[in-house]
Amino acid sequence: MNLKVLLDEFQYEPEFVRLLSAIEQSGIEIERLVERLALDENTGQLESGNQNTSGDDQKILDVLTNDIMVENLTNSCSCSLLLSEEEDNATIVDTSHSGNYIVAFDPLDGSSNIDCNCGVGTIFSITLDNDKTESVENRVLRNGNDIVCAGYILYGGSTELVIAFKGKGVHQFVLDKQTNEFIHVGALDITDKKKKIYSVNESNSNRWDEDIAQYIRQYRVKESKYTQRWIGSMVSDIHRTLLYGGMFCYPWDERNVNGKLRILYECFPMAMIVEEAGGKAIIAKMSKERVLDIVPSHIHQRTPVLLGSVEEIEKYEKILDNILKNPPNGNGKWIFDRNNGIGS
Ligand code: FDP
Repeated sequence: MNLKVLLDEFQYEPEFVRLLSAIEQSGIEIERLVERLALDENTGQLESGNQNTSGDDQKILDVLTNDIMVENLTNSCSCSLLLSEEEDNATIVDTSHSGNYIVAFDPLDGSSNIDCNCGVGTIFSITLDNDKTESVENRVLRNGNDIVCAGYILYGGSTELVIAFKGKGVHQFVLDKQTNEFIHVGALDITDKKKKIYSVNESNSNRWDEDIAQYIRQYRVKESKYTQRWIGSMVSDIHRTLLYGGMFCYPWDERNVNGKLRILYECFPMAMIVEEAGGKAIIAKMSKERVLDIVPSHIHQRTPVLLGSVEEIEKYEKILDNILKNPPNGNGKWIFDRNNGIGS
């Protein structure tokens, strides 16, 4: 069964089907670019040395993949607003091509891994734009609970599309390069995945506060059966977490007080997918707050994030409860400013 057949089975309306076809088509085009990267000499940074709004160095491929997404989504005539990690502001789709959905996307996440041929991906989320009389700001700065569909395309050993449909589960497709179709290979449910894996960039550990430090320390005790995996490409790390179980964490630290990952392009879509697959996604900055409950104050805002199997997230929550009952006694350990909420 291909994506179109599944969408028909779910009885989605034509506009939504067109939107997902545009994402599917973008995945096929981006896959070609990634595959031919070195042959087409598209590796490396932009000559201009540009940075995007989030402060990341823009690569040639970041720009090319962004253009592909914008063009296909616009031509689908199903979107009113496009939010891209690579663009400073929201793009308002011209009325001649305008539709009813807001799409937020990161066209090529993990791109610092691209030149060495590690798995990278496109991430997206889709929300209904239900009141166009509102300001653009009010329409895009909403919590993540209204997302109707989120997903990612992983360009790895094979190209896979994973989509969470609100209330209808998470579905995994593999690109058949002979027919150019994404073929459904099953539903993903994290609750039956039991591999003992923790995934975090431990090079930041000296800058963590007590909650994350204690949480990660328990995975490293002598008797621990856990192993650590960190590809450093969110799509690959989340894909493994969904398929094998375990947890993924990009916490805040002294240097990156809001973590690294962006709410709209990375954290909301992945949180929605993980929750729909039966897992949990929380901020974990001395907090059990759901990622999807955040109301961003600007479109490129970041947040710390901890997500994965329920039992792994509950281990953090238990440690947090203990810390809040018995805070460290102030001998230089406690670097967290509780009053500093989720910032820029
Ligand atoms: P990248 O910088 O390569 O785009 O989005 C940012 C991201 O990758 C994520 O895909 C990845 O999980 C994270 O950064 C890796 O960050 P570190 O290099 O700090 O480990």
